[in-house]
Amino acid sequence: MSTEPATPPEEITIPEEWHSLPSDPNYKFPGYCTFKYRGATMSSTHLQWGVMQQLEQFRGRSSDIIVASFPKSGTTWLQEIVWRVTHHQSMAGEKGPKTCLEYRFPLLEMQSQEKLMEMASWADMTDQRFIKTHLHYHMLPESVKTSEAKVLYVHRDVRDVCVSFYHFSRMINVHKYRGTFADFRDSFMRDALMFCPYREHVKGYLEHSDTVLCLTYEQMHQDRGSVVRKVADFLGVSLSDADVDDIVKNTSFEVMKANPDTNFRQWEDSGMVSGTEEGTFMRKGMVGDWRNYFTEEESEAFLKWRNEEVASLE
Ligand code: PPS
Repeated sequence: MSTEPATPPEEITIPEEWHSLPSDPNYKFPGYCTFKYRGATMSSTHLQWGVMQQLEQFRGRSSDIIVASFPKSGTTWLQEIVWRVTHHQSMAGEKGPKTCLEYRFPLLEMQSQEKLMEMASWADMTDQRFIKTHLHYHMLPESVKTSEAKVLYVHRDVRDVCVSFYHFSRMINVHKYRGTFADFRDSFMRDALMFCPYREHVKGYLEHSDTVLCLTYEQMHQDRGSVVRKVADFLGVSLSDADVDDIVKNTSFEVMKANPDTNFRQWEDSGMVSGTEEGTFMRKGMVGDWRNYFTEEESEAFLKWRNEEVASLE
C-alpha cells in the first residue's frame, strides 16, 4: 500500500472538505482513488458522478421511502420487497414489475449514473419516490430526517458482506480490483474501502432504530414472511396472507436472479461490468459463504473487530 494519494482524473474537481487517501494499486481502473469526507470513505467515482450536487439538491419529502445499507448487505433484496409491498394491488396476478429496479429506485448519491443509464433521477419524480442509498446516517440530507420520509436499513453478517463486496469490486469496471481476498479484508478493517468505516455505518443506523426500520439479511433468509409483514406495518400497508405469500415467493433468490428487472443484467449492456468473467451481481445469495474465505481464527478476529463497536446496539 502506497502512502501517497493516487492522482485523480484531471476532470474531477476535489472539494475543499475532501481529503485524499493513500492510493491502493489493487484497483486497476485508471485514476480510481478514495477520499475522506465527513468521516466516510468516498471514491473518485462519487465525485465524477455528482455526489456533491446530489447532496446539495436533495429535498426529502414525507412520502419518500429510502432503503439504506452498507454495500452488499441485501439492499436489492429489501428494495424489491419494499416495492412489492407498496405495489401489491397493482401487481396482483402479474409475475413481476416491468421496469428495472434501478429505474424504480434511483440511487441518492450518483446523479450521472442515472444519466449514463438513461434512468429517471429522483429530482424528476413526481409520484412517491423510492430511493436507494449507501450513505452513512449522518450524511443523509437533513430534510430526510425532518420530513416523515420512511427509512429502512438492512445489515448482514460482516464476513459475508466482505466476501460479496470483494467479488463486486472485481466485477465492476470502474474499480477492477485485482488484489487477493486477504488484501481486501485488510482494507475493509482499515476503513479504506468505499463507504467505510463499516462499523460506524451500521452503528449510525442502529442508533436511530426508533425511527429507522432495521432488518438483517439473515432474517430475510430465515423468515421472509415476517420481514414482509414488518415492512408492511412500518409503511402502513395492509396485506392479506395471500399477498405475503406472493411477495415471499417472488423475492426468492432464484426468482430475482431469473428476473431481468432485478438481476442487474443491464450492467453488462451499459459497460458497468464486462461479461461474466468475474461473476454476476446475483452471485450466491447465501448465508455463510464466508466459510470459504476465512479460517476459524480470521473469522473470530473479524467478528471481534465488528462486535467491539456494534454488538451492544443489537
Ligand atoms: S449493492 O450493490 O450494494 O446494492 O448490493 P446488495 O443488493 O446490497 O447485495 C448484493 C448481495 O445480495 C444478494 N441478493 C440476494 N440474496 C438472497 N436472496 C435474494 N433475493 C437476493 N437478492 C440479492 C446478492 O446475491 C449479493 O450477495 P452475494 O453474497 O454476493 O451473492
